[in-house]
Amino acid sequence: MKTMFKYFITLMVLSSWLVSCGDMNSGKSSKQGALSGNAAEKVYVAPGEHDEFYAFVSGGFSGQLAVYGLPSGRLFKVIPVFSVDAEKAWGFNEETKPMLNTSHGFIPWDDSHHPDISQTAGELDGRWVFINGNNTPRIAKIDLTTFETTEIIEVPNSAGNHSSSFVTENTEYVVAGTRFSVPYPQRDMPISEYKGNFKGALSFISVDPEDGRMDIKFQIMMPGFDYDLSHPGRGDSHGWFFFSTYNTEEANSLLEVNASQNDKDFIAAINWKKIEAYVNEGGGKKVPANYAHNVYDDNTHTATSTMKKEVLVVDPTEVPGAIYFMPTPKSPHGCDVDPSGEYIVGSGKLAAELTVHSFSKMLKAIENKDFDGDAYGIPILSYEATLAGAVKQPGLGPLHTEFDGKGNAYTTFFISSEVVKWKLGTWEVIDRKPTYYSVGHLMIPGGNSRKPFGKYVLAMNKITKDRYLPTGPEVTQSAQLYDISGEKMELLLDFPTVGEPHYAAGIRADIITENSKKFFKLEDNEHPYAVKSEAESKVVREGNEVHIYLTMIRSHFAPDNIEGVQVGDKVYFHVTNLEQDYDVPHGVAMIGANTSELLIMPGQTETFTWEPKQEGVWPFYCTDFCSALHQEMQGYVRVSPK
Ligand code: CUK
Ligand code: CUA
Repeated sequence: MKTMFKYFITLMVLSSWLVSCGDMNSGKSSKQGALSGNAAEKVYVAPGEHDEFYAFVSGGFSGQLAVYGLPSGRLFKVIPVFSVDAEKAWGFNEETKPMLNTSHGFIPWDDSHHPDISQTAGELDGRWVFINGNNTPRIAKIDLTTFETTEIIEVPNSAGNHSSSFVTENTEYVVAGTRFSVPYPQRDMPISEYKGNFKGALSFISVDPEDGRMDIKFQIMMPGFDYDLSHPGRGDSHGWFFFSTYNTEEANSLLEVNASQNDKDFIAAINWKKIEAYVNEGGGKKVPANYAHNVYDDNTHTATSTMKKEVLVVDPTEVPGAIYFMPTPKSPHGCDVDPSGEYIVGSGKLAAELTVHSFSKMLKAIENKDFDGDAYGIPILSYEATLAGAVKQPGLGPLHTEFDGKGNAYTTFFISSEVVKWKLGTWEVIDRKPTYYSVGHLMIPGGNSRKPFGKYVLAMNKITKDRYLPTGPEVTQSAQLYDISGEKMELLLDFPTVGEPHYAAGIRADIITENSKKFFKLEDNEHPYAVKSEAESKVVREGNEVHIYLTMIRSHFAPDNIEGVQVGDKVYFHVTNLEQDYDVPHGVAMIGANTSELLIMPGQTETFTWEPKQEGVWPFYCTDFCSALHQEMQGYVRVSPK
């Protein structure tokens, strides 16, 4: 087996070299090769017209979520999630700072990978999009009426929160799976004693159907593998969740000799309904755990952070019949379930073929006890018994698969740098198109649901090389749009992305636009420092603190001349935008304030602090061009000696 492995490693190195050098040098010809004749027409959205789809593209190491229109590829907004954003005051104003609180303190950054849109009855409902923070494990929820991050929950006992954040078909749960196994409980111990002492937590986070509030319902404390990606069952397999694993050797160092010895790793099949029932009857054990739960309230326009103290943990061997391992060839990455819920695609990165498992065969194998031993008391199903079929020699380095809802699957191949279309059931390859270059994820709007909108596929590439104008050593990462409405895929468009586009979630635009919020009602503003009219604006001293209740409306501040502030005071600007109209934010910035500007939506209140160090008269002004008199929207603060 080792020789075989070395062969693949050589192949990988060789072909990644070919991809990076060959395609780059071939220049123009590669660009034209796959391009459809009427591509321009197909992606052209005329000025004033709207795109048909939203694409929510993760920012990877930017920690954010970018919103694009498809098919145009136009960037509409970058929603700040895990990273501070001075443009929107996210993590800078007093209201949103608690959103980035964790058990490790205020963490202004993360690595976001997998957005997934909420579902009802297996179809996208457009209420929320969830996304994982990998580094300091967290799951965030973005409200799609406001396009704001409204909740972030930290995931304890977890590290490298990678197989996240996928939702079940009624959004009963958003699931988070640990990439790294860690000591359980976390403690000072020799790393060489990994095996048996490190555990992998798979967290089932319930989502309240009314207000969407998240709560860790239970964590399953799995053997010390690495849990890479996951997907829920749907249709007949609703109630199950599938996780790809690697390092089933439980090596404490993943140098190839250690972690890729096994011919097969596992897809862990979890009957979460069974575990949920067990937990509802009082099963599991509450263990101490510190994790932050941060909620942003749209009425107070303020976030609160609560530190949780315990979590419910389930030992998988306590619930017989709830968890099985399906062997799947070498180092699977993606673990994708088709719209019917019958097929589970395991993408063995080092395997020669693409393995597809059958859910109904899996159930039969369980019934017949067709086992091939067990791992830590969890039955291992026989490989052949769950096999639906395999796509033979489809490409090199398969990563992820999506579905068009018409019986076809599309898989990305990182090493051979292509998207391959193949047929479910016959496993034959129908078409293949190159990507530029080295594609990771791909996304078909609705591709994670029972009803994909099988019109486009978006490929998200790791390497761009010559595709755009050079911008120094760093080149933008890239997405590519293909038309998949016909038998053959057609490349339509390249567009640059913000950060690393790990994955995306797409949805038909009208599902979201009908509930889109235009402004916040001033009368509903329950911010403790809100004022509802200019007449209520005021300056209040409390010891060394000065609270300025400032209002803004086209095109002035009230009050705009502020006196009585002293050097050494802590000045709070509580700023309310009194406008009640669509698309009229105002901004405010103060000279020397150690924060960002505030960008305040109509009906909203935000706060920044200022600690003047020098006496004098200091100006503040509006930062968002709001009217013809925007430039006149300004004021002064007089600072006197102590
Ligand atoms: S991972 Cu990036 S290519 Cu983090 Cu979803 Cu597969
Ligand atoms: Cu208000 Cu510019």
